[in-house]
Amino acid sequence: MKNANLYAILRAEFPSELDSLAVETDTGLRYSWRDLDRASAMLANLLEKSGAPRGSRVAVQVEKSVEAMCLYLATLRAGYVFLPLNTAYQQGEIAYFLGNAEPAIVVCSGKNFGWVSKIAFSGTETWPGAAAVYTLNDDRTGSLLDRAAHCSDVHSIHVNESSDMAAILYTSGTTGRSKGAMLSHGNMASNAITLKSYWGWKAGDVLIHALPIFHVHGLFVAIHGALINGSAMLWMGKFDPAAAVALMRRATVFMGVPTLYVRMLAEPSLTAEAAKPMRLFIAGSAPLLKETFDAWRERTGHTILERYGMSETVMLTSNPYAADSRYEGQSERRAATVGFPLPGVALRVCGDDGAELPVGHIGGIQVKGPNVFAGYWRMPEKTAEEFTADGFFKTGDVGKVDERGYVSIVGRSKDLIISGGYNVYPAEIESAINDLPGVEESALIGVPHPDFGEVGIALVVPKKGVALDSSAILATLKSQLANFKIPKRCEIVHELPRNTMGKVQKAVLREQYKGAFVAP
Ligand code: MLC
Ligand code: AMP
Repeated sequence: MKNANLYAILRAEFPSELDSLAVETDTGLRYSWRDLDRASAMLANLLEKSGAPRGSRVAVQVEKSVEAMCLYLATLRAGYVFLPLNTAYQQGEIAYFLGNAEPAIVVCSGKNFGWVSKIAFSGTETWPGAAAVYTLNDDRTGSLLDRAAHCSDVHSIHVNESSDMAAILYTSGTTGRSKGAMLSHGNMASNAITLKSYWGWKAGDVLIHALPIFHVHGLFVAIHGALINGSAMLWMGKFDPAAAVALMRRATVFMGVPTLYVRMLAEPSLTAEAAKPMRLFIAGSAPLLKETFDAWRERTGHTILERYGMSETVMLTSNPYAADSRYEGQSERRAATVGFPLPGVALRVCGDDGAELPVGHIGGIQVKGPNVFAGYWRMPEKTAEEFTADGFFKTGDVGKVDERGYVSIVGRSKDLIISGGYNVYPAEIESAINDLPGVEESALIGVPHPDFGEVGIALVVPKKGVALDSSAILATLKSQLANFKIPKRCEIVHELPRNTMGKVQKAVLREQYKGAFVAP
């Protein structure tokens, strides 16, 4: 039987010349394919020494580094489940994720070891706590590497079935706490294989890796894409637009959220000449504005390829790289569309009654395919709610398919703000604000922003007779929540507009504040 372990599938595509360049960092470090294989083997041996059973979770909140990527690969190869956590998450958020996922091993930055280890070792009523907490810093220090240095660099990849869980990605919900989307080796391998051919990856491709590695885009789409093509990566620890433009002379593929494109467009060094060696620019995670798409084409001569995906499904649709035989005569990358369903993905648009809508009609996007996750970690009811009887996943995105087959996303049925490619769930922020003394109620709305695409504005109603201070509210939120979730503005208002059913009319508020950061 063929091993369905994702690492085995990626490893099979490493170049035969194992000493050639696999990753070069912006700090001047160079890693060969052999280095990645050896480091992931040593780390896998260390993880296995814990004696944790296969399927145990390895929770990781560390700064971006090649070693952190090797830890991901090690987790795969040892048959454990990788749980990446945004570095911006604060103590309360981390306590929830660890308590819910019950990891056997936790890896954090050295500077956070004090509070992370306290949470990880304390455990909960159902969880005895982690067996080990290691540190890993972006300067190649920390107890994880110290300990792994004593482990063998020979490791045989665990044999997995395609349905075995490989990662849990937490995604928030419109109501309630975050849910862990369980992705299998098969979900991710099928997507990586499909994208390799759909995006025309070829020998000699070099990827500029500019995104964080704790979400689908940077961790899966970008890393799997390069590894499964045996392509080298030029690795940016933190995105810097001028440095990204300078790297284009040595690269062929770039992936980014729209904010990265907006920031690079502000660089005078971005010219057609600078972008000439590049083959493909890919955007996703948030809507790419037509003006960004047009400006990029005008300035560089390249047409950005926009695609659509999510934590629960990895990639779902893509504009064509080249002609797609399924869509005769349609090989154009179109602004404000996310292209066609990827080969193997079934996508339909349905009305509120669940019936499929005809071409051109707007409704809820539902999907099915080998890339779609099995369900939410230990939340069978939530999982059942999000799938239809015939096995389609309800994405919560609202869109349409036109007569040529192009999918467009026109809105979301989930109350969600996407800011610079990060998801902010208003229910979570409102609940934190409502818990503050003197607050009667609040609403968080998303408004257009020139850099982040969309940002949150909080409208807060004080309790009768209380004088609230908006900067004090923001300061308190900052101490509790990840920084990208903090509203960019907070207004104290007398009341919130409501409809006859008593529901807050967020559309009215969005209209009122739409010019807060951009000229209306
Ligand atoms: C940073 N800040 C943000 C923010 N990022 N505010 C709103 N939205 C964001 N995305 C704030 C910080 O809180 C801080 O505020 C200030 O901006 C500067 O912080 P920073 O860390 O220096 O920011 P910067 O490095 O400039 O980060 C911006 C960014 C980053 C665009 C590079 O947000 C980023 O890497 N985004 C990519 C997210 C991503 O990978 N998404 C993929 C999800 S996967 P203050 O007040 O403290 O100074 C997915 C599925 C799919 O969606 O389809 O791909
Ligand atoms: P996440 O849960 O962080 O993976 O975010 C997934 C969500 O990002 C999707 O459900 C969409 O709402 C949004 N998204 C991803 N790609 C795009 C895109 N190209 N255009 C618009 N929205 C997108």
